[in-house]
Amino acid sequence: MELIELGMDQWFKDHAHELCQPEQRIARVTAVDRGQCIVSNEVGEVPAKATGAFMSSLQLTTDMPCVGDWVCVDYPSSSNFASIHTVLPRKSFLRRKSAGKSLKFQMIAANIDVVFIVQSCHFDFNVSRLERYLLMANEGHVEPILILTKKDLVSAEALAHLIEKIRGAGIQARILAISNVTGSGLGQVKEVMRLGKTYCLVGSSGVGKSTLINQLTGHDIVKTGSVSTSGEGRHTTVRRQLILLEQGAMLVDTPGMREVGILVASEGMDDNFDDIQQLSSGCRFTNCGHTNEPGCAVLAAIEDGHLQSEHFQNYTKLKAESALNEMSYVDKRKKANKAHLPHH
Ligand SMILES: Nc1nc2c(ncn2[C@@H]2O[C@H](COP(=O)(O)OP(=O)(O)OP(=O)(O)O)[C@@H](O)[C@H]2O)c(=O)[nH]1
Ligand SMILES: [Mg+2]
Ligand SMILES: [Zn+2]
Repeated sequence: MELIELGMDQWFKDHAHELCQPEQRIARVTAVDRGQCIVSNEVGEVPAKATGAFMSSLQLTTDMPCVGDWVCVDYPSSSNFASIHTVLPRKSFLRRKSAGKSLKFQMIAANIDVVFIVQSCHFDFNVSRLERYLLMANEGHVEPILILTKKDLVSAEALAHLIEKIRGAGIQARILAISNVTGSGLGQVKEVMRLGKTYCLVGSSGVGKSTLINQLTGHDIVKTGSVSTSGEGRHTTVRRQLILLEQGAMLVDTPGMREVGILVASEGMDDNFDDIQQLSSGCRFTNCGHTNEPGCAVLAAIEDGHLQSEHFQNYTKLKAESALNEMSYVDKRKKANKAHLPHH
């Protein structure tokens, strides 16, 4: 594969020029599975591993190579195995918080142009989860497009109602409704995908991410799985991989996320809820909690119908969640400081 076909552009070229040694080549990470990578470039698509020196130079696990990364490689023995020496800076990224109270993140993919946030019209649909994914996209500087799958399982009215709910929550992202069974809407998905751009599918297990990839490629490239009677998937996809489509776009398949409770840190919140931020500047008290304070502009807006109360509830939930995350961070710091205090 030529680098340009893999999405290389001047920005990455400049960084590669600066960071890769003359004897090294640039490659793109196309798959990661427990520390083992696959990289692709004009030499070919080969297994690769980061060098010990690079790994020990890292401060954060999120700096380890992930799908979509551009890396500097060499071929220590023959051209069928590569060593990764450096990860180039990321233009954009998708990451989620690891489970538990720590402030650790887990990379999903890097250098993504558009994230397809996938929900099924049947069982899986949930607006506040959509909002979490939108925050994740916003935080990583990735443009979001919503894909509603399995429209064959619901009536046209039910689908219209779902879309109304999304718009009612103030979400403006593009929405594509598709069926992998009838093929309806697949043309629109193909249409948004551009040559040399990289797309990533995220969403719960069983919503049809891998089936969509197989539909777009026309082959059974990735494994798909059946869904239990509760509508939940069984985590058929286990690794993240970047797939090249015929029309020259790239698509990353990811395993479904079970725990989407904590997708993002607080800094991503502002843009998605700037309507509420703006309203709150009209509250009588600057530290208004928008619960029952007199002169609260947010409550007034809900009252007179200018603000969807569901949207506000999502905001409150996420606020509480990120406060909790920050608190656990502060708690941790306190603990660490205490450990260093002399005993009296
Ligand atoms: N009726 C209907 N079924 C679909 C559609 N898309 C996918 N399915 C079915 O849903 C099940 C799960 O699809 P997958 O593509 O494996 O789901 P996934 O999102 O990749 O799931 P994970 O890999 O576990 O994250 C399969 O049995 C598919 O045949 C659709 O548009 N309509
Ligand atoms: Mg899958
Ligand atoms: Zn208020």
